[in-house]
Amino acid sequence: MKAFDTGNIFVYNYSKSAEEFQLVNFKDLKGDLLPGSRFGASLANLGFLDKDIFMDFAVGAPFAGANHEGAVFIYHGRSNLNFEGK
Ligand SMILES: [Ca+2]
Repeated sequence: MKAFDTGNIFVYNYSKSAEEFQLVNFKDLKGDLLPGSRFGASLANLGFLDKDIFMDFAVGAPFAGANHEGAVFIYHGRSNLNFEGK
């Protein structure tokens, strides 16, 4: 079966170099990769859950899981776009 509607988000790093707005590098996050999950259908800023200086966020996947029950993936922001997802 070919995967469809798995969903995907791209997180970019902001750089102030050269005194202009630049989006550099990115991290590709894909959730559980099950067909129809629709990972990234919603996003929410969670502030600083782990009290560091990197924003944390939640990604909704309304039909994730083997029975399409849906899921919310929580990512802790880290330096250099090394996210820790749960
Ligand atoms: Ca954080």
